[in-house]
Amino acid sequence: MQKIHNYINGEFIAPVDGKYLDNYEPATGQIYSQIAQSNANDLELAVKAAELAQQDWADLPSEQRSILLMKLAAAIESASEELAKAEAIDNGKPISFARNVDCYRSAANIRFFANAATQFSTDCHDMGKIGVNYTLRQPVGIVACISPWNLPLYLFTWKIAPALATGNCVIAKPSEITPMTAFIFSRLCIEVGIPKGVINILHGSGPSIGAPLVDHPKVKAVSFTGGSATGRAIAASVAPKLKKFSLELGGKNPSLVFADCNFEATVKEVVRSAFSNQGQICLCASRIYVEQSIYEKFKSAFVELVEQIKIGDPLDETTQHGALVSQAHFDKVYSYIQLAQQEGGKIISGGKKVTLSGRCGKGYFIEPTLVEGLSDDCRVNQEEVFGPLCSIQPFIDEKDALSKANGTEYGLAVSIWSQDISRCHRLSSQLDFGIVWINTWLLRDLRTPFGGMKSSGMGREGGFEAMRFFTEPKNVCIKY
Ligand code: TXE
Repeated sequence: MQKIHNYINGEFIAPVDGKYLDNYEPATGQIYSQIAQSNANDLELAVKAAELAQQDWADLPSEQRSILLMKLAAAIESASEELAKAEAIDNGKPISFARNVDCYRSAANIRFFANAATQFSTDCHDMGKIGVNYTLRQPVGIVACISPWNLPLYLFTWKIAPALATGNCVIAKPSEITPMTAFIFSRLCIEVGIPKGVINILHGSGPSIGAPLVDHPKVKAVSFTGGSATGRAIAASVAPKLKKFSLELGGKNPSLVFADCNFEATVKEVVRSAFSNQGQICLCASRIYVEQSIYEKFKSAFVELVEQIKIGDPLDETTQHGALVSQAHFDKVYSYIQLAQQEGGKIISGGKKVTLSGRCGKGYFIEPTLVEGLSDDCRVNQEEVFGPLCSIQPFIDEKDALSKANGTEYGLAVSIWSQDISRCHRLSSQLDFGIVWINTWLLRDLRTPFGGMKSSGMGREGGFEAMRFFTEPKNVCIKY
């Protein structure tokens, strides 16, 4: 059986203690590879490699770092079919989605920060006749990048690219649930000649390697995307050590649909926002609020579209809805579907486990599910489910919509659907979310600040925000 090894100092290395975890294919429920279960011993090797590489990488002119990153982006594009297939097998997502979203964005992330490396500049504060200040921005040093399973290579590259572009050496830990594309990525790093030790990839579970990684005294900054509970644990571990950290956490994202929306386009896009990637995107809408005058009409049109979504083998090109990522996650999502009914909700679309014929007979498939009749404060409307379960409710007016939208502990993304531009601006300023989309969803400009408020995170990724996170500003003051 294939073994997924660590990538340390430019080489594939078996875990020091020889331990492995099983890796499952979600569409079949079968073990298909084994992952290094790394621990503090493997971490020491990675830290040593990064320490040796750090100064040379930091000293390399940014143009040279940019050229290497451009080669890496091109290598991802060349390996796109291999990566898309690997992502579909490892994660359960449809191969078309893996190709058009995951692989496309992984290359785009690296290319974007390769460009940013040559564009990033620093401030100068002129004191007139007295003197002048200029700010140096220097790499933090060795940094940890920890990524989740929902968009494996996409979020992995989103973190490591700005870290590398600014001259840091990286120790990255992909999710143990979806390690395969990061493993392939290691090979691409060798192929394009990324210097040894500049990037090191350690596999394994959170407690075994994630926790020691963030805790290591030589690791100076932590960039994390994952669940809010893990984010809090990481903050508790690194804050007393005064390390920099950036946390992109969960969401409970609302969609606010007003009667004056562009109806057809809105229905289509809200369906996409709820069920893309089986609802496993931190930005997915999971609470749909519709102005009461169009509630019934919108609900019928929405259900009609949802029922056309094709559930199937992730490797089938025509599949639109694949498997959930793991047995544990499948059980979690299904338990929330049951909870929704216990909390007084009525399933109006989906709600069932799906057993496919053929090779996917034991896969973790659940129908895209819509529930109505839930109260604002019930658990299903308050907690992050992170799957194909969405609630729909009417709202009375703008004030009611705003209060419903803001009424959870989360504040990642919201979308507003209305042709009244004044209303859209008015609401945008009052919504407690890091990202507001108007008449769109997941339209991304990689220069913009990305992240959430409240329990959805701390700090922002994207553009120069990420470049600033991975550098230490040093002010130099000169008196004339
Ligand atoms: O995430 P974890 P899980 C949400 C979603 C999901 C829940 C749990 O609701 O159901 O989180 O998912 C590593 N120190 N999101 O358990 O555990 C872990 O190995 C350092 C939202 O998969 O947060 C993995 O690499 N690292 C989300 C990464 O953290 C640790 C995406 C994320 O795993 C660690 C995924 C520790 N103590 C899940 N413990 C989003 N916002 O995009 C775990 N890890």
